[in-house]
Amino acid sequence: MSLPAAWSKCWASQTSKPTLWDASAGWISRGDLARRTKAAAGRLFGAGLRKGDRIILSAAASVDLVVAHVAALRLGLIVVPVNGAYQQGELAHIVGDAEPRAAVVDNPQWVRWLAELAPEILVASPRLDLDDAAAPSLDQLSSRDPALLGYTSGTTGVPKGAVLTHGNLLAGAESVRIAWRWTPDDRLVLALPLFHMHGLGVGLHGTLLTGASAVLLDGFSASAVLDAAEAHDATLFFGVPTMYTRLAQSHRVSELSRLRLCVAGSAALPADLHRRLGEAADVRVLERYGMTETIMLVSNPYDGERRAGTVGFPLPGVELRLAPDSGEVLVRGPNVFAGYWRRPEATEEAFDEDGWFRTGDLGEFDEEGYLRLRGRAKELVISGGLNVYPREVEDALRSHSGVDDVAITGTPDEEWGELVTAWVVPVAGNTPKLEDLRSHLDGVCAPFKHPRLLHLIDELPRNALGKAQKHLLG
Ligand code: MCA
Ligand code: AMP
Repeated sequence: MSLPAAWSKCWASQTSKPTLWDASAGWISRGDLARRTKAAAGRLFGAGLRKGDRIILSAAASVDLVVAHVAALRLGLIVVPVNGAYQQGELAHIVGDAEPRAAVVDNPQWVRWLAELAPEILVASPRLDLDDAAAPSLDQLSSRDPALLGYTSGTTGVPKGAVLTHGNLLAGAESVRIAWRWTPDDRLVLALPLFHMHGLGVGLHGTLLTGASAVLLDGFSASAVLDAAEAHDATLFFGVPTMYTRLAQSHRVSELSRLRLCVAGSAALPADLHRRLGEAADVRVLERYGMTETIMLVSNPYDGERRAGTVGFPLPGVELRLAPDSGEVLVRGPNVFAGYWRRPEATEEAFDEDGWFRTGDLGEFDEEGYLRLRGRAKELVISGGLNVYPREVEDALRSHSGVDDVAITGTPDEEWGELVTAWVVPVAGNTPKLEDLRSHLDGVCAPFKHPRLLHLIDELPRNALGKAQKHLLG
């Protein structure tokens, strides 16, 4: 089955049941969503978009954005969610690679960049202010049809589009629906961006599949989340660890206890923070583990101990094992993506000979079978739940006149999880300051990738092959 076919089954009953809220639209019902997405699909069709065409989606969370996303999927378009903080070069890479025919964006600067990069692309705001046209037949898709390109660097190299089929997305949403006892009566406070898998593939798709409801916030603050939970009688909250750190700092933290379930993921939730939330708010946060390529993989149990410092057990339908030599987490299942967009070699490298996907994460099981992630085989820094690929930042910094050599690592940090850290061998007589490096990256890399710490060193430790040995830094 396709995602929209599963959703529309649910929209056919209890059509007046509230489903989505945002600050400007208020509540819209299941019936409204069915009607509005049909009309929006008609407008996209009228503008010439056809099954298999790619459409970029990048905007603050809103009912309009959800309508555009669902309409695109109902029409068989392939949605390409993109982080709105990306700069022109980062956007150019995705435009060149995905070759989208349309883009739904809310950033005026992006409208200008897209006009320069690819003037043939149809650009619309999330309201889809396009001419009305009759909706063609919708939801005519199979589980194998591609639904989404999620850009991620995988274990190495440049950002690649992970092709997620309708079947993958459905399996991803279904596994957490079962595991977390998600019911139509649940209401999620959704303060995550809709351009990453956590907010989109888990928060939004899970809500729509279950026939539950969600309060969409266009950004995170502890008070906005707690206000929304109270005003709308919410039952669920999903967040990255940085959000939980900020909630734990709020004098209102005990209000989290009004929720039935708080889920954390995208980066490691510190065991100490898990305990503090238990003590201050009587909340047993449920930590889970996922990836863009696989949606959700492993989760602490709903019943039973939610063990701090672990991610729990494989979700329904997910097979998981550890590579005997390295301990790398290997997975299989209906949730695992179909391959990287137009990159057969990268796809081949990502799977072993028996079809297990290599996650690039290193794990171990504790005595009761809970999975603990103990590091990564891939080079990656995760700051505030967002991935930063060291190679990309290093390449951008090498063109600074004061940088002779550079390595990027992550320094553990209570609020952000890891801080992007630059280790620089300066050019004699031209030693750069942190601010110089950050402004050198302005317009080149999204601000969350800019280093927050700088260490000046005489030389980088390298192995015999010339590869920087980052574990020796710090
Ligand atoms: C914002 N800034 C950041 C980050 N976010 N810097 C480093 N890391 C970040 N993640 C910068 C801003 O550019 C700004 O820089 C400064 O921090 C202050 O912004 P602030 O207002 O404090 O930040 P915020 O807007 O409150 O954002 C923090 C946030 C946000 C709410 C934690 O980063 C966020 O929503 N993260 C979640 C991302 C996510 O959805 N990840 C899931 C990926 P300046 O001051 O220089 O202008 S999916 C995934 O990982 C898999 C599937 C999974 O398992 O879930
Ligand atoms: P992304 O490629 O953006 O989907 O990020 C996926 C990566 O986030 C995984 O491969 C892990 O390294 C990391 N990740 C996700 N959830 C967790 C978690 N609960 N604990 C530690 N790392 C996590």
